[in-house]
Amino acid sequence: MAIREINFDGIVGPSHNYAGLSLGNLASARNAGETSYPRAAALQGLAKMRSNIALGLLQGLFVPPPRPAADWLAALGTSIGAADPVIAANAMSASAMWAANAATVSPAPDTADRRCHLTVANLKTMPHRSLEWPDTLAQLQVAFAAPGFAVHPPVPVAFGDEGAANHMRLAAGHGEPGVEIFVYGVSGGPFPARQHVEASRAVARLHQLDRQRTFFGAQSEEVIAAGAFHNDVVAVANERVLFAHELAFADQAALIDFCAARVRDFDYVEVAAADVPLADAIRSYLFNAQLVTPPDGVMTLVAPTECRDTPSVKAWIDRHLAGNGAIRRVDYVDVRQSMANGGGPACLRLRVACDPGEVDPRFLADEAKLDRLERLVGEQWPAELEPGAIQAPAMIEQIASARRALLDGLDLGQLA
Ligand code: SUG
Repeated sequence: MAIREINFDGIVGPSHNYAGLSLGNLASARNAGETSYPRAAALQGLAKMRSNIALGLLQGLFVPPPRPAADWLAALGTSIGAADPVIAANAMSASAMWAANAATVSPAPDTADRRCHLTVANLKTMPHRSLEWPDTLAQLQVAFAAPGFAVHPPVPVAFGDEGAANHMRLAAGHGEPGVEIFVYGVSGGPFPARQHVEASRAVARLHQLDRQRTFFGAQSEEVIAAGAFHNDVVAVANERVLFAHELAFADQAALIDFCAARVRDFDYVEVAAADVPLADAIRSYLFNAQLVTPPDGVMTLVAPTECRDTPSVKAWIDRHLAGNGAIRRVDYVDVRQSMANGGGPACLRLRVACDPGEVDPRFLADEAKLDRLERLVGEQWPAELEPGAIQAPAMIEQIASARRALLDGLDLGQLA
């Protein structure tokens, strides 16, 4: 079995909007009520996929769930036309685009039964995100239907689980046994801690991980209070490299010792607060980059353009590249529409290290498919969406028909 890393990006849905729904996500709060540009947002996402393919990486995709979330509205005794504006905004959210929160993934070399395990996240902390899991589960069951996968439903909602955004894997190579790091929140001061340790422990048990190679560590309260609502806002791992902000973890020494003892040639790249203040790291999303190893072996950080535009961050990157650091190349991508809701390049993708031949090919992307998707998005996605228009019948109809066209275009009508 040839295991490769595939990044599955969530296609930005046609209802992409700025409703300020995520307490503790500073970008979401800052841009609440702004006009959004769903077509540009989806095209930016497709362009990111294209540039990752150009690096030689394997690329996958997920489709957006139906919006409005009609069943949820019905369970609340209302409908999209009649709902209060905030309830309507929850039901229209395109937040499933941030595929890093779709599920937690443990590749086959780490699990006792040698299957690749995926547990769908319940995302219970934010109402709009709690609507995602049934459609995500249905989609993952189609994409990963082969016997080499085990797709689990979410852990009970008593315990908040936000998926791979709070999970890192370190291994000498993607196909080798690794260590899995679960990062949870205890307290975030004024903001909610979205990943509960009980959920992380449940996922590790469901995935049949080796206890000796599994680590549970807390986010520092300080980072959550500063706006790092998920660990992937302040840390990212790839193969034997962990790249993190100095203030990311409550007890970073324990984490580093654990990895150093178990990962061959473990390399910890730490960014000091004196070089990049936490506020700059969070605003630029330096750590919400995709840290990847393309076939040329040059470890690459796929970072948002905001990093290039933030002086302390740009200076750190340039110094690191000029030195002999682990990250050898930086590829800047424009995902500003997603960034304005607190979702960077890494939020938009779910990493699955697996045998690509076992994935339903309808969820794999190549240049030709991206060409077709760009045309479809250009024709079907709303160019702009003002907050006041979110309940307008014509807009609702355009959003629904755009999604239908996408499913038809990908031969995924069964997810309608
Ligand atoms: O859950 N934003 C998302 C961003 C998720 C980013 N994902 C990772 N870090 N992996 C969130 O806070 C904003 C929606 C709004 O306000 O309209 C939102 O849901």
